[in-house]
Amino acid sequence: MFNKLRKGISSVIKKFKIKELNEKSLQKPVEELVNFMMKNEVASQAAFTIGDNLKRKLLKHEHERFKDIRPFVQETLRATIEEILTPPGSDFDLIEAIREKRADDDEPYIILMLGINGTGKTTSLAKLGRMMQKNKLSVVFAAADTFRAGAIDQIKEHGDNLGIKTIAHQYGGDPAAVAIDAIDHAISKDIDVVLIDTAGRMQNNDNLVRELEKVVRNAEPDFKIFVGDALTGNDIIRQAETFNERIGIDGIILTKMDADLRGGAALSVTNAIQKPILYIGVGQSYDDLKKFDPKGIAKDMVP
Ligand SMILES: Nc1nc2c(ncn2[C@@H]2O[C@H](COP(=O)(O)OP(=O)(O)O)[C@@H](O)[C@H]2O)c(=O)[nH]1
Ligand SMILES: [Mg+2]
Repeated sequence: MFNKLRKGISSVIKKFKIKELNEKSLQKPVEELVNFMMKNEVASQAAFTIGDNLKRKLLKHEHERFKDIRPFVQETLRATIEEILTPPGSDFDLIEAIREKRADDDEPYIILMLGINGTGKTTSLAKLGRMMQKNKLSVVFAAADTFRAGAIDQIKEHGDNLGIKTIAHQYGGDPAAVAIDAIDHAISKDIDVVLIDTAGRMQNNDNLVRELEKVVRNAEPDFKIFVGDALTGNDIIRQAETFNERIGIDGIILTKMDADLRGGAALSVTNAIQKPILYIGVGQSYDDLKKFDPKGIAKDMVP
């Protein structure tokens, strides 16, 4: 992962051949670093934040003597990137939260998947189902994407493969009603987790967003997951911001991280909405969901 970003960053760091650490000497190399990141799909906002934070941290050492400042720049940049990837709430553990709720509640833990078409909502939902099973938690799927042709069959197929029941109505039905049915089913069977799929919708399609608001009002999810495609580039920010404003996002799954990436998406999206990435999708099979590791990714970007 992040081959290109890594190579680029090390060559930019080589240019920090400065003798003294001050505002003036840092200006040019930091600017170059920011420009490089922006060219590699780090959103400008995130790139500027990284540049500013890096400079601020380095200037704390203004009066120290360095033989070669570059290893220090590298280490500070790595810490800065890790910080951006670790917004408030990053220590949240989904499995633990489910167990906690189930310990003192008869109601299931309800998870809602959000995002535009094709980002990997249904695939990630199936992967989450598998993860729940591995953690000895029982699951039911709610086929609340009643909009896209094939969506109900797709989620049912995942359910069949995994041995997880899917509650579905017919196409064109009310997604909120499907969600409620799945929750009632979970309550009657003492199932731990309800995973609600939703139709992909452009974040600016008002009718569809209203429909989603209705699902949220009715199902009252415990956790709302925004699913973003790491290959989307800068548009992921607009998607995340709009879903966060209209619906509210609790955490993020970033998919398609197995593709050869420039690596901007993770930085851009956490910096923009200050919500943690819980998991990354790294392939198309059920086990290809990994816990997000900010330290590891920062190390990968700035070795
Ligand atoms: N390589 C790769 N493909 C993925 C990943 N997650 C989803 N996909 C693929 O992306 C496509 C769209 O996924 P889908 O779950 O149907 O998206 P949805 O429209 O948001 O429900 C499918 O072909 C998935 O197999 C991932 O982490 N890696
Ligand atoms: Mg889908």
